[in-house]
Amino acid sequence: MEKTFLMVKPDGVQRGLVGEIVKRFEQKGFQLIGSKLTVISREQAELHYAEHKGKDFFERLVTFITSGPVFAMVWQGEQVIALSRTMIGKTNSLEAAPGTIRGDYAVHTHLNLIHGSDSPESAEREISNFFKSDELFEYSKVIQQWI
Ligand code: RTP
Ligand code: MG
Repeated sequence: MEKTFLMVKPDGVQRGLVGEIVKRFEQKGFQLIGSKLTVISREQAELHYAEHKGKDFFERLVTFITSGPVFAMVWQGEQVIALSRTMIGKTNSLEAAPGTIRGDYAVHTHLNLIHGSDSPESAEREISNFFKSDELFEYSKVIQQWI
């Protein structure tokens, strides 16, 4: 089953949008298999955004992402990488459609609430940058047992 790395950025945590964001992925039908509130180190941030090293917005991006707690998550499901990117919305705030997370809640391109992996390779690299294997939980949903 495909896995992706999603992260509510410091602006999303500060604005109290963790619950709303988690709710959307749960209701879509994806399965949460790991999560943590954490403040990321500069080294971790530079590795996470390595593809953007050298770009004019890189420094601002690293400063922002390390500025406060983030809510890091691993979600599992069919086509979860592409579908979660669709649910997140476009990077450019002017193009993020209503109904998407960024389209509904974000105003600025640099304060855009949530990160999502853009490919299977990125997902694998990003998951291992944030989670140890014993922090991820594969489980079947046995709903009736808990109601
Ligand atoms: P993310 O990696 O954070 O999920 O965002 P993304 O895939 O939608 O966008 P990406 O191209 O990976 O860019 C990473 C973050 O850098 C900021 N950015 N600023 N032209 C700009 O000023 C610019 N381009 C990108 C955004 O905050 C974006 O989320
Ligand atoms: Mg990206």
